[in-house]
Amino acid sequence: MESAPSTTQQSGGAGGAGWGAFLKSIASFNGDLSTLTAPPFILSSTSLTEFSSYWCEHPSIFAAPAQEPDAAKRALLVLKWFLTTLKQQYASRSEQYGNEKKPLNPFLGELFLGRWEDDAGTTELISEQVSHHPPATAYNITNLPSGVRLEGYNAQKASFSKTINIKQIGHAVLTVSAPSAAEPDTYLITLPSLHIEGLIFGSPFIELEGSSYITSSTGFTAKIDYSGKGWLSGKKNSFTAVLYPTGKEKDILFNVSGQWTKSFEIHSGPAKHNSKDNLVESWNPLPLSELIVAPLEKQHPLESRRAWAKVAAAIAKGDLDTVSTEKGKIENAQREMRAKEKAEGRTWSRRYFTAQHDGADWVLTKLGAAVGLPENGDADKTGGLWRFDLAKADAARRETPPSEEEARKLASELLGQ
Ligand code: HC3
Repeated sequence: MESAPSTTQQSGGAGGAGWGAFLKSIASFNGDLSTLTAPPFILSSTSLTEFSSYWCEHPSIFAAPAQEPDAAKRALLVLKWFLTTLKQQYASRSEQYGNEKKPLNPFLGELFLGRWEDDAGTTELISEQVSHHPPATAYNITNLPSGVRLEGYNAQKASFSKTINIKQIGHAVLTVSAPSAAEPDTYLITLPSLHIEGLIFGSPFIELEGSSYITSSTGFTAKIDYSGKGWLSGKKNSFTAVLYPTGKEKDILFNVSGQWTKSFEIHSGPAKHNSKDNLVESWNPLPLSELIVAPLEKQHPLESRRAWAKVAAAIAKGDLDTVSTEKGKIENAQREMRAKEKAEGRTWSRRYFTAQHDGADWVLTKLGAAVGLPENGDADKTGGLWRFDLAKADAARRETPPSEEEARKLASELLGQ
């Protein structure tokens, strides 16, 4: 459970006593990000369950592969969509250079639901905190007209060496039904590692590092290599990517390079031939599609913004005593609920997702080895191998929303409110 911010820490900007104490504390922390006691001015009122929406802030790019008859070009469109999500995922909270904050640590069963309505039609988002120890968030995003669907789950493993380094655990699976294809394509997507830069100056921001992959049931793999600004050369948020037939890394069909926060270029063939003659596309960020979220009073009591409303209001006012009290209420109620479940020999029933048994997931069994993912989906580090459960989602859709009285009862029992 997240520790409440210490009210003895002084707030202030970079270099303030609060920041110094924070730097000292992270040098010895145990790798569990939720136990980091961040200074008040670096607390965000957004919960990690909301971050799942970053996967689809351009629904038309998300849905585009479904229109492409050629399998290699479809794989390229999937790579392009993935690259366009990076800016939102890793830099949108830090648009003004260096103010990445510490998100709220979701409670078990926390939900974040929303939808986009735009040229691509309706696209639905379901995000649920499926595990608390270890913390893991699962999500499902479906573009209704095209049927393009993304599901996945993630957790983070942090370590400290010069700065905070984060390895993402989990993966995403994209399903695309193209008109020409006999069966839907499946794309298995791994998640990049990251580290925090600017910590020492009190202006934290994310840099991606290492490599991540997308491999498809149609026989193509994309490898994305991330790099940042070095001492002598390089630009921040840089990457190069190649798309090749799986197992034939040297037979490059397309290469992509640029900055994931700014622009990038797609060329056919290997990078050594890049010129305007083999330029396929120059990408520049597009305006985002707005995510529609129900007003607080219409939300389920476990929906993130409703559940954390009092904490968020207190963070906005800088009222740390209230932040601490309100967080404490949720944490205590959750602890009591877990104790009650244990005593009654039951576990919390996830509303939209179900954990799969080891070896039972055909996507990981078939495609995992190509991108270094184990068949069990790292279930031991994410509380399970989580898959979207259509039957549960249908049941949730059919359920009558709780009356005001029922909602109050749920909020009291589960959130101490
Ligand atoms: C590391 C992180 C929490 C995890 C965030 C993740 C990996 C969550 C899944 C999303 O799809 C992508 C994503 C983006 C940002 C990641 C966050 C950045 C900072 C936060 C730490 C817990 C906070 C560290 C404290 C401080 C002061 C350096 O910001």
